[in-house]
Amino acid sequence: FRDFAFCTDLLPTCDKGLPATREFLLKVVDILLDYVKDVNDRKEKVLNFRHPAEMMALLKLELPDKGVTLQTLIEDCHITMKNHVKTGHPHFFNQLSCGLDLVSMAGEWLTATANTNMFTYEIAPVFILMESVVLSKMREIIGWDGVGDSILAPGGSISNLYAFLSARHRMFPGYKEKGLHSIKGQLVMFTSIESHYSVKTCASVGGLGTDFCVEVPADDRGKMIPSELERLILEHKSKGNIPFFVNCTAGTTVFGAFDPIHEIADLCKKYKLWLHIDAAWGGGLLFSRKYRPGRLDGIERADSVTWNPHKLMGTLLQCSTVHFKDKSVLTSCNTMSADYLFMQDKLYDVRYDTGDKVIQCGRHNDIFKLWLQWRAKGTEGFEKHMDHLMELGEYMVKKMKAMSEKFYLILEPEMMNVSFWYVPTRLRKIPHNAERVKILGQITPKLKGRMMEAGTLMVAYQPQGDLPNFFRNIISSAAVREEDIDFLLSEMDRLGHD
Ligand code: ABU
Repeated sequence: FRDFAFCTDLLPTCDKGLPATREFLLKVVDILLDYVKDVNDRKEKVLNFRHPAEMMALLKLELPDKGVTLQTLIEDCHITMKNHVKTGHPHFFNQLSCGLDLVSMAGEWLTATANTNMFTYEIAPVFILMESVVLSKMREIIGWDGVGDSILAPGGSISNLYAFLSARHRMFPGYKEKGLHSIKGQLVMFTSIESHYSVKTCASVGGLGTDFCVEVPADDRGKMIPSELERLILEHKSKGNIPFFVNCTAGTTVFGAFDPIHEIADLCKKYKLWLHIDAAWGGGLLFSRKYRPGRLDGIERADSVTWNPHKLMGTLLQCSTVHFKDKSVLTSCNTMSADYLFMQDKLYDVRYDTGDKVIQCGRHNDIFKLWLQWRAKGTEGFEKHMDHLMELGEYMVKKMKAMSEKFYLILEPEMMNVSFWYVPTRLRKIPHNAERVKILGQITPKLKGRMMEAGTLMVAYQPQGDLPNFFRNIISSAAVREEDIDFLLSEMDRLGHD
């Protein structure tokens, strides 16, 4: 297009805008394709780290009074993609959601163009049916043949909140209309100390107060201790409080630990408590005949399950699901029957107007990218994908054990979360005691800083419980190969050996 063209030269403002529109969008697509190429190029950096003031100056983020030219917009797009962290790069090991699945990405491009809201079948017929098919398949994989209900939610935290709200609704259906007065006593919920912080958020948002989200101790592998759960349930019952909800984590955020589902389910049955399983991270392993046993056995006993395809399955962000064994509880809990949107006298089966069972109104289309990806890989493809990621985790653990003077493995992981300290040369000959652990904890953020300045690698770190800062490496990107694990170990050693 002409150098001085503006957005007013594009469709729909300009009737003759098709050629300029095509040219503008093809230039955007060129930027996207260059990005995809760079993300998959191991010689490219993961990031070009800049401090906020420097980044602000580089990006020219100010909003003008008069619109800029299309050419300037193309430059803006280019500089944006150049300066953000390449989360799809094989050396990005920082988050639970890593990678760039190209089929899922194609779905997201098309989703953006379709630009539809997911509240009714009336305006999103194809996508609503896709949701129905995919969510039903996921419930089947959980083990609830043909029963239940599900919804896509904006992230695992909101998925957990849906479970909490549904549990309270089942026990106190009057809460919806009468609020707090319908509950004569203090509700209490239970979750392991290692669980995701969003479980505590449910207590805060839901009116219990975080003091009544009781943290159950975990063992040294990060798994909830069922006898402690029972002790705490009884303690609260003896005080006259009302236990109603237990969150059991399948794949904790830091250690990737699995709480013992059967033992927790037995307690939920004994004390008539709602069992929610937060499998936001570990849910992908449901596909694996090799890794599901011993980790997710008993998941079918849950009342609700959170499972995020945007984590292990590599679906583009965001794609989070929550599933219910009872097919009516979600609707019963959340329906407001808004007359202007969810009329009951439409020409089609209004049970497909899924927007009336959620607490949002506008809902992004998160299904097309998952459906398309599932069509491409097949269920067997996801199984192979999960097994491959787990094998890479095992490879990393094996390599670290062989280099144990440089890498101190904190525990044998149940998933592909590898938790460790890097040990610089000067600490290698001293005994591993509290003093050395303290120094390793101080070194960890410094080494992370060096990684970010070098731009070659990203691995997350955090403290956890009594442990000071340590690295948590995640392998959830389909781009990662054994050579990338080898690179990670040698690059950390290069950056941190002193
Ligand atoms: N919602 C948990 C994500 C945390 C992480 O990626 O590390």
